[in-house]
Amino acid sequence: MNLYTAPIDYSLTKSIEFIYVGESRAIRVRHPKASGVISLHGAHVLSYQPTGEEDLLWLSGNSQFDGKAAIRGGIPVCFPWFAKAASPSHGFARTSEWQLHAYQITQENALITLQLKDDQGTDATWPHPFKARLLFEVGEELNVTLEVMNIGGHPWTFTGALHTYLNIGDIDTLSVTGLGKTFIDKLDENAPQAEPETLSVTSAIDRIYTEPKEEIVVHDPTLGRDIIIKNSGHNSAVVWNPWQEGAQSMADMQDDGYQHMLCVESVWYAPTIEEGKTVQPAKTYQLSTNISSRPR
Ligand code: TA6
Repeated sequence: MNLYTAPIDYSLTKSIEFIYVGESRAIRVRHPKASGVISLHGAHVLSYQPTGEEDLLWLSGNSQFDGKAAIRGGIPVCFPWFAKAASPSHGFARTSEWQLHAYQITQENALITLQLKDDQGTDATWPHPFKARLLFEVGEELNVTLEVMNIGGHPWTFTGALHTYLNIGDIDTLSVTGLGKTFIDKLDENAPQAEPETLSVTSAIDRIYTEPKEEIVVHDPTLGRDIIIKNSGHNSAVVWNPWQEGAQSMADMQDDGYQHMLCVESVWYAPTIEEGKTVQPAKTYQLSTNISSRPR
């Protein structure tokens, strides 16, 4: 699916337009420094392409884009919980319909803000009044911020993630630095582990790195670039690749999809939602990721 040749449904400005991606509306931004696309389904970033470069995000060609299922690839927004702390997996934000709240374009970047508010549907799974905003800033770097606000009278807790799928040349040639040494291994009964600081991925991986450095770097000699990830508001960085067997078992991922993606996620992790981050009434909390690239 080519997001940049999809016909315009409605133009907001000369460089910000609505398009359809499958059954869902999305907003496409074209800025001299970079282009990007965000779907209203899930406030899901689908693409971020610095001008003259390949996309920094991987998006599965087998995603359903039916306006109901979660999208595979891009940046899923996991809220109000991460992983399988409750059902559905990774929370309801990524399968909810978000609204356009604001947009702005300057010489430096374009900023799109989407919003989601609690309603009867969200109350049924997570009975807390909230407002969430997703800030999508497209310029020389990509900035994505999930801002959650407690608009009720009682504190609540949440876990969550910006579950970034990076677009990489070849998983076999790639290495990652800046993750720190300590991690919880989800493929080994959540056992705490420690390992040397440079990671090469040679089999399925699902790790919660508990002491990531300020800057995580994905070194990609095949595409001749490094991808730099700077997270904030997080307490861990999750690295995930399902490998061949995992990809084959997922209908929304091509069998060889695992070779060209690596998830490096900005996460507020806790084993249960109750042990997650507390947000007091009238307070907000921000979880962010900043993604950029440089030639190698
Ligand atoms: O962030 C890693 C993870 O939680 C993995 O355990 C893996 O299941 C992945 O996310 C994808 O989850 P999904 O619900 O999108 O299939």
